[in-house]
Amino acid sequence: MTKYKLLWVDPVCKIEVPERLTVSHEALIKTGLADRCISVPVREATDADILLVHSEEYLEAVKKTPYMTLEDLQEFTLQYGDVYFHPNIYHCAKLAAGAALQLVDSVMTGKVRNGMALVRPPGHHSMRSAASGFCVFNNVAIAAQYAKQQYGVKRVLIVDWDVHHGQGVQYCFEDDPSVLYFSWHRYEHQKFWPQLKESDYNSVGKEKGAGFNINVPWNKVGMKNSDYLSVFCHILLPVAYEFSPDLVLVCAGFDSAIGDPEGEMCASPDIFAHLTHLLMNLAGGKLCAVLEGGYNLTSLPQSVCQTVQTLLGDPAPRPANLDGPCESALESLHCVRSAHRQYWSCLKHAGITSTFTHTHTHTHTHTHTHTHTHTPQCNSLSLKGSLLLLLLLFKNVCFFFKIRKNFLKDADDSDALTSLSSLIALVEKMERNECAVIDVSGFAQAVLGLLLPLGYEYDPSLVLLARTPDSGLCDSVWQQLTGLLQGIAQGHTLVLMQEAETSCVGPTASSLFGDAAPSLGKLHAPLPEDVEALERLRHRLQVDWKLLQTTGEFTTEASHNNITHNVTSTEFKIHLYYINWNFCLLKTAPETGGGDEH
Ligand code: X5A
Ligand code: ZN
Repeated sequence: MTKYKLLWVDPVCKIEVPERLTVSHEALIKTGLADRCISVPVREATDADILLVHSEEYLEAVKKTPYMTLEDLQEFTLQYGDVYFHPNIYHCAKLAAGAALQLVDSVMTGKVRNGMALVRPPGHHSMRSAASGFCVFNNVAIAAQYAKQQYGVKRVLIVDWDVHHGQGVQYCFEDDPSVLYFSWHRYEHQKFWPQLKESDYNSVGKEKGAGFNINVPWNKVGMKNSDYLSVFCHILLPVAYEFSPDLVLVCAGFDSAIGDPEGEMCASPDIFAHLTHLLMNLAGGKLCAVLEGGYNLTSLPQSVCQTVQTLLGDPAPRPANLDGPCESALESLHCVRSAHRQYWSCLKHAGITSTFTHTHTHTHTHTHTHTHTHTPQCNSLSLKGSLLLLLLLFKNVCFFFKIRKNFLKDADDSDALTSLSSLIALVEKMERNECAVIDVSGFAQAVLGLLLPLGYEYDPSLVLLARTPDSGLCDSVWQQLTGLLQGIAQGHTLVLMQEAETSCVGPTASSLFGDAAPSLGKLHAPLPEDVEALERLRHRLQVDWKLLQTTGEFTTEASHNNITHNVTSTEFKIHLYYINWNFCLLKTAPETGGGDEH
């Protein structure tokens, strides 16, 4: 796939060079990542494969390009936008699509857990009967159709983190509710290529597919790690968990990384480790990333390595500068959430947060129009309980606490003792809540929209997870929580379990070893009172925690609450040996090494 290139002068196309692949591949070799991967041979996509997405006329036309003269190729190219042809490109395009299909085969048959296809030409701009934006065949769209047809996959999530809108993918699945397409893209109010009205947030899909197309337009350049993570936490992940895909495909373009001449964004290559990690517990871990764009020959290979390293199960590095989304990103976030609130129950309350605290009547109107299918279970604690726990955990610095490097060696460290004593207090509280059953949808929302962004912004050195009998969490929910939180604190996760929790040790260990959590299944609507409580809490906390913001015009009346800053106020002093733990699972990131005394 390195054996074609631009043969004439075209300033638009000159960035799409064979070196994109060679530098990426070399970086994987140099870092030792290539050695840790299973290489899957590519194959050419067949006509039948290509026809899953493209028209016969278009395929026949492309088939002729290997025999064309330079002049013919140039002329053929002219009918399309921002693309070039070469005598070898048809062959390479068949290999690119075929590589995506080989990857789908390998993942679906369980030969590998997940993978990345490093391919050229890219695919997400190409349409049924047209090449576009360096793309000839739509590799990912073909892969999605193939997975449905070949493996009976019911729901496919396509995450397009390339900086351009994959309009080809959108057109292909616009009316198809079995494929959820998410794309963020440089848009600048339609000034940026491909300058389409239908790349805006209000293109939500058509007919049966309404709600299954999510566009996040970036109207400014310079978007950063915080902007990307905010969109994941407040749009993509809640919707993705509600959708519950059987397979995740990623249009993995890295022109959304810093230094890219096309994207002009400012996200660091490490952010792709987090984006990858956050998707890895969906669909039982079945994730196929397929290279799209990426034109900076420094940030491209770094980003590819971050993605592959995370797919291999290594802990993600600290993402730098999580100082909250910018105003323009918040505006986009707000628009997207509002446009989709009618389709996704996790977004039902989007955009009405500013009225939550005061106008109770307003809130009630919303809760009553809310259609939820949840059957209340007897003695169910629902989210109020778990929210309280999350908050308690947070307030007492149990979930996340910053420890000095020598904490575990220094028995006099009062901060550490304070934290541990808070934990004990918490566990005692949890014990009293016997037979609590936590509503899964509400819990998922609390984790994705509250805990995860808080955790990212707090940036702890350790994530401590406490579990007691009757915590109300079933294994799959617990494993999702454990899995997701490992994106924080560079994977330094400490799980504390009490006796009578033996049945959960296996699932917990499996999560700590990096196995994907089992899918939660399609989520029903969360309980209205849970959503309400969650939104109110988020609204209150967002003054101090910027990653909780979902809208630009939030009020500051809650700025004096003492929840967020009063994190070390607990008075207890209790020693570690007071705790009657039966199980203590500790995972240390590889680079830390040693640590036997821990
Ligand atoms: C795959 C991809 C970009 C095309 C830009 C044309 N294409 N101006 O990143
Ligand atoms: Zn791109």
